[in-house]
Amino acid sequence: MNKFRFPPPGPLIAAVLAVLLAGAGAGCDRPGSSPAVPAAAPPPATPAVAVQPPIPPGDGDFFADVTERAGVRFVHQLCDDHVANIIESNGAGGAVLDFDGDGWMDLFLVNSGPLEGVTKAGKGTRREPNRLFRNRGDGTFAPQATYAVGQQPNLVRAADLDGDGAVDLVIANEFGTVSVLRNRGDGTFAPQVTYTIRSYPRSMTATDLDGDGAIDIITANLNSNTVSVLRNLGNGTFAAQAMYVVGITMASMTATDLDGDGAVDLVIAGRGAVAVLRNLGDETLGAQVTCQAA
Ligand SMILES: [Ca+2]
Ligand SMILES: [Ca+2]
Ligand SMILES: [Ca+2]
Ligand SMILES: [Ca+2]
Repeated sequence: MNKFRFPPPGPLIAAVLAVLLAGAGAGCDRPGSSPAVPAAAPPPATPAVAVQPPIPPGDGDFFADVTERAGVRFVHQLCDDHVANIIESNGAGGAVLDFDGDGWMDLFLVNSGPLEGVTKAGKGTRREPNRLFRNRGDGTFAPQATYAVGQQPNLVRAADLDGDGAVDLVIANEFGTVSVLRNRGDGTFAPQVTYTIRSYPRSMTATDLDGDGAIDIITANLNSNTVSVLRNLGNGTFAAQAMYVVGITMASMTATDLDGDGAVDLVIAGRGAVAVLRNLGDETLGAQVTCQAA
């Protein structure tokens, strides 16, 4: 059974996620102000960002923020000065997985970061890495290696893509690629293998769409209003995308068998409408059925 335990409650540190976003954004606006994190070494002992002001716990709070105390020191750089940039207002992706098979759930976090000519980060701003954290089993996390993925990653899923029993990672990147990191089974991941999808993926699911027992990858892409299907060839490598046009502006997607035929269908929620793509059971999806919101 997978376990995910935190240390006993202590002084509340902060609402770290919100502060990371705000603090990291400030760092991007001031080139060189982001804390240095060695490429393959643990981050510095001092907090990556200061909490201003600290958020005190309330009487009715269910949760205490132990991110800092648990050793999860990670910076997601907000590199624009407005929230209209969806990836940076939503945050980047992350996954909870047991990458080393010790029964304790670990973390993998990606950073969209500065991108010259795209975001407003100052020229030369250091890009903070995507990082794996290993759960020590006592509620604290040890930083592991960093891993390169595509430009502006924003979605992460964990699944055993090659069927070797070790959980792999798949990352959707804003500019039309998916990065697959194969778990070597020794506590490390192989360098990324990338596949082309349509740009601006807004949602991603990893499920066996064609029923061959191998996990496939599906993304729902904004702007083009398309779904990209990457069919697993059975060994953790993928065929070129099959693309389906969905006539709604998409926001999120899930996969489930809606008609009970044993084949997983897709449900996509968008602006004022929900679209259903029925799995025809022959490695293709049928025409969408769209339900307009009242
Ligand atoms: Ca683990
Ligand atoms: Ca695997
Ligand atoms: Ca499959
Ligand atoms: Ca079905």
